[in-house]
Amino acid sequence: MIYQTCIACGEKHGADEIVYSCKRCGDLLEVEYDYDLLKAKLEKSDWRSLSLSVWRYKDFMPIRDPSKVISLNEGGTGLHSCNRLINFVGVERLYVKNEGENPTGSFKDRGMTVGVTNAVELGMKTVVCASTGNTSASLAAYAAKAGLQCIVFIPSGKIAYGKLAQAMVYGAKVVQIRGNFDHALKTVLELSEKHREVYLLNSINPYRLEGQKTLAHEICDQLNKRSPDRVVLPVGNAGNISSLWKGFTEFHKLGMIDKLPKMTGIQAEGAAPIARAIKNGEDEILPLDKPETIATAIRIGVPISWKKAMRAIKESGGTAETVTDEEILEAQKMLARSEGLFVEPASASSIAGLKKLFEMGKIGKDEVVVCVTTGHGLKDPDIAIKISEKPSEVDAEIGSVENLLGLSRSMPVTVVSR
Ligand code: AN7
Repeated sequence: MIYQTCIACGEKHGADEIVYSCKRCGDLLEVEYDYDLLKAKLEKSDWRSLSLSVWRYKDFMPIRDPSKVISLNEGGTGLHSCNRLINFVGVERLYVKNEGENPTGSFKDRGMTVGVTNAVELGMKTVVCASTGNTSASLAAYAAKAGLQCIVFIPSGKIAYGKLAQAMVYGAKVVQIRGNFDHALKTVLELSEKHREVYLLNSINPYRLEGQKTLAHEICDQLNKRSPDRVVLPVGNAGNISSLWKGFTEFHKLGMIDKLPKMTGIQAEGAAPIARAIKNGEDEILPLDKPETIATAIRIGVPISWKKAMRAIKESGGTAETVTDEEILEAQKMLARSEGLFVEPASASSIAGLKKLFEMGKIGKDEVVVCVTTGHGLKDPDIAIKISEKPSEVDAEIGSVENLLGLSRSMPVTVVSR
């Protein structure tokens, strides 16, 4: 049996119920399995022979009919060994799990393949979300593939251009809400509570997080069935850190790995309710009215999954830290120039946070660290251009080019003799 279980009071809701929070106490839900049953299923399964992707882990998913799966070939992203970037961050063994390699360029695709498949299985016709950009791009694509109507709510004028272009071209109805992401989410929560025919696919929907937990499964499989010592990732609405922790703990429970990583969440200084609570030793977050950061993906003042995220950080013995916009941009540039990986600013916060925590002495030099870079750099080209050297313009004439490049005009011509 599969349930949607409340993380606070344990109330169980049926797998087919359209419910986004506990009907008894209002808290967050998570998908719960019968793990003995799952273990038995895995013993008979061919999953280990399938190639790396979200659906390699089909047995770990709450999906009823595999023929209904809506997929764009998500997951199977690179785990890049970063032998040059280590000089910048300090640790000796660093990997970057690059989620920009997903079909719409972010980790959200892992969740949407499962979330939209569930929408299809439930017979829903319309899917909605609020978004700082990537969620809307991803949902719009999967809705298009499934033939569903899609409505996305974004904060007015505050999302990166690449993401807006994606949502629009995939044919979603794009609604700009006057205000920030938190206002957009509040509106869409109300809408989906009132109109049950509209299916909500923000990360409060536990089905989406089931897809995202495969990020953890893939990391372990790419490290030869081992967990890293630490995973560092950006935190916005806090769904992803929660789902990674679920992925690692489930893999551990099922005997796939023999230890668990320390979950380390990074937030931008101007949008850091969770990192502040962790650093101040508090049990609850202080919601933020006016979150601000250049990393618009994580410009969120009231992370909806904060409880799950704080539980993940505390249970794993991890930590959280804040980084400034300057530190984020420096890390973005360093990652691109030393490893050839172009990620969006929110993603680079994981690298910036790792560097900072290492310098503070909170991360050991010998730890095996995986940084998750969550979205592709082309999502936000304006920022990339702003932080890089401008192109030079010259006439189509060799002398001008030599001048520009500082090459001597009288360079000897080398004659190759036989
Ligand atoms: C690149 O698209 O919230 O902590 O609406 O796009 O799971 O929210 C995006 C979040 C990190 C934070 N990196 O993940 C949205 C949205 C990138 C992101 C996050 C986001 P969560």
